[in-house]
Amino acid sequence: ASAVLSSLDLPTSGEPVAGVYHAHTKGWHGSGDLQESKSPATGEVLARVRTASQDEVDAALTSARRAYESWRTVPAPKRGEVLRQVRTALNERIDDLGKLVSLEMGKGRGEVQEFVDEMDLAVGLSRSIGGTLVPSERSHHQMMEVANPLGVVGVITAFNFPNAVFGWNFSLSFITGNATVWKPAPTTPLTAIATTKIVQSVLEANKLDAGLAALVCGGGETGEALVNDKRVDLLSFTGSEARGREVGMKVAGRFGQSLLELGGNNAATVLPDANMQLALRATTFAALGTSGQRCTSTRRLFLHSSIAPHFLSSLTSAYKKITAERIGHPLDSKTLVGPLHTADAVKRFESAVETAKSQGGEILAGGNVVKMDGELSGGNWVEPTIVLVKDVERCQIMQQETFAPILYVTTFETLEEAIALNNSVAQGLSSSLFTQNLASAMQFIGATGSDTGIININGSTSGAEIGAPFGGNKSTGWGRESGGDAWKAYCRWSSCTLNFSNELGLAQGVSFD
Ligand code: UN1
Repeated sequence: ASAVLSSLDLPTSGEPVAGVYHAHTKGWHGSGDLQESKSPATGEVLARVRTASQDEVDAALTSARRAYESWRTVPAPKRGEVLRQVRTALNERIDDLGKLVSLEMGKGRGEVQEFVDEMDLAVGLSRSIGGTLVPSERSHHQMMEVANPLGVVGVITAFNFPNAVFGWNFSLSFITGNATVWKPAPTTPLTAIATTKIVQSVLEANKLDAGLAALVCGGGETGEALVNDKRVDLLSFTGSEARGREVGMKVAGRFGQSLLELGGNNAATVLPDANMQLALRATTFAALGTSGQRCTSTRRLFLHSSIAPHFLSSLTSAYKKITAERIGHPLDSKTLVGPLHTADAVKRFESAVETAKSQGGEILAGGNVVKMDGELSGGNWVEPTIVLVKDVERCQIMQQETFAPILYVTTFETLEEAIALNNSVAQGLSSSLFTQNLASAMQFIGATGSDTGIININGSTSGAEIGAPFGGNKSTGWGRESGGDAWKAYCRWSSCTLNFSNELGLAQGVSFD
């Protein structure tokens, strides 16, 4: 661990690590409480981090505002050029940063690549963003949509994607001309500090204001300060539905804008004409990968009754094999299932399994906490679990997102029935349909189909690319990040009408003579 920390310029002396970057002094500080960053695989304390005091959050917002005021006048392609340099710097450190994500979050190393990909997209966008020209009904008039920088973007991220979700937001916020203030999850501060150091090194080399990428490590109070502060024009929040509901209401209460990425309760549906081998691999990957701790993890599986017995027996044996051989440290290349993030998450896993049983669920695989040997004995280990549900109405726990590798399986007879089950939960993030039939696929993505922001045909619910928008419907919060038109949320839009005559032109045929 200390080799990884020192490779990223993080102290290894045991002294607390500063978790706040002060733009005015260009120094690392932190006079709030101490936070512990712990390895979920071993329980080892990687470092203690000094968080932001309320005064430090206030100072970060003042600096961010000031930084925005000059950054907004820099041409977008020039902003893109600086982001291109951040992309290069981050990509040079991708292995070390990936290892830190593995150590601190307890997952594989893929997500830093997602930040790099997002920067590629944003660098390109910096040369093309803008609104459309709109024809005017008045002669010698022209209308156009103008996108200007918005101001300060607050980004509150969750533990499960400690790098990439900041990356989506920062990249778009930066090229659209804003300053970003980041509050990472309390359990993944080191990834945020290491990432910010890389970004700051590029800002410094370009003699740019350090307030463009402020970091305030902290807990609930720090997040609350960003939520309630009028200086934050857009608040991007990733986390639970319960917290997201409060955040959304508070930000709306001060007429700010929010971008919410909340719970997912994603389902995969397998039709009898599917490629079963593909469906099996995709479902297994999405259900137990990242130990079920992605917003996009598959949590519900609907099998057509004609293929259910065979599919379930293959799935159950895959689970048993993976449980016996492939649970382990996230830095071990053999590992397919890592730890849960915290000891509390293990308790929530146990309680969900108990509830599922009491509501009629039958455990087909897993269901238990795992005791590991040696240095892994201090980690948070559970078995990937399959629960067969005969009575969906009775098994109310299926309606909730439990951040753990628990897969609820049930059967159906018609595609309409499967779509109804797919849509029967409050959340609407991702879904999958496995079929070789074009009509079924079109029905699933159409008006009477899946009500989710992300749909996959013959692919897993998790693992989205950055080119299309990422986000969900209903209680997932309607936010869209990363690709597509997501950049538009980071702009201040005006519909501008230009009159290039000497006559007053009035629309709707109004005369004012
Ligand atoms: C999340 O879980 O919050 O689609 C983000 C995926 C990743 C992003 C997940 N690209 O699984």
